Amino acid sequence: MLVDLRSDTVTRPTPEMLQAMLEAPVGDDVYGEDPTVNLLQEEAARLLGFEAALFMPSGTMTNQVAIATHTKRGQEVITQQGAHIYEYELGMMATFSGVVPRFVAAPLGIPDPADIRKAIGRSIHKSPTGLISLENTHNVAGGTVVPLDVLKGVREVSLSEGLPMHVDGARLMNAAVALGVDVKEITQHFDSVSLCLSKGLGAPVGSVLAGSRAFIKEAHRYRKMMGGGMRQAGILAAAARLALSQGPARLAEDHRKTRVLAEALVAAGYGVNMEAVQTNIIYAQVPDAFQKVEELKSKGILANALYADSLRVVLHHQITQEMLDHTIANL
Ligand code: TLP
Repeated sequence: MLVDLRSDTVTRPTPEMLQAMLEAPVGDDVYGEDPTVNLLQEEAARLLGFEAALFMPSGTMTNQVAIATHTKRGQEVITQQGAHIYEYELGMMATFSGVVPRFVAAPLGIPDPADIRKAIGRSIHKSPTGLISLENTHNVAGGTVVPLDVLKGVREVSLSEGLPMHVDGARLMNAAVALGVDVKEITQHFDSVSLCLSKGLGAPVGSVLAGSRAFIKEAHRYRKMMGGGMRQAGILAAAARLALSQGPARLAEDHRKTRVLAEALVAAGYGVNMEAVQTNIIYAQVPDAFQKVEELKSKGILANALYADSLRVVLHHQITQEMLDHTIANL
């Protein structure tokens, strides 16, 4: 048995997705003529509560296109400590958009709106702020959720300072499920949303960027610049449509299994901050994560060592109860 807990990106397309891909009507999406991509974009915009949306190959591209669209060269992007837009997107905000990050402290991924206000560049000596970007759920904090009152507080800062707000919502539906709210309760606080369809939602490829019609029109230009014009992308959008419509309902079960596994890790002597176990990600402290990854691999369990002293495991819909039991028996 192979239990792949490295990420929720590792899921394979379901038979239903493969069938939909075979049958998808397609056209050239660079001309906006792919009917399946157009349907996906309309459905994503509606779900997220925006006028329009744009399909792209990855979350990295949706985030970086959003940053390029919102900012001007020389500006700063305020974001939480550890945010993916900087930590794992290879300096793209600097190389493509000419902007730099300004981190604010975010214990459990939660920033203090007052810190964001303080971080805004106002004096002639400072880079002006161009964007506030929040990650929700927050990956390196442990898949943690930013509470609605904090979002409201940050939005007040954004509106009073005239700054746009973006959410890296790679796992935004996990946040909505954990909070027990319609996702629009979260997205109402943002000007743009990046949502990954290829993480917990289960699509083989793809993310969407949502925003106003004018914002998406401009984002379209940056997507083309980055090489994101995918032509007959309806083949991918067909699977992504199923991920969007069926994926959210499965997330609560992923979260349940995550809690069960986290408790088993604690019982087996791993260091897990249970306060951070809120959705589908667990970080476990171990003396040597790289060695532990090899040890688990020999028992058919794949985990990630994102840091030398901590192991990351991520649950997804293709982890069965049997796989969970096998993992717990072999920790
Ligand atoms: N994260 C991946 C790795 O890059 C770490 C993972 O396995 O978790 N935002 C967030 C919060 C993410 O976690 C990721 C992917 C992305 C953006 C980028 O998405 P892709 O991989 O589609 O470019």
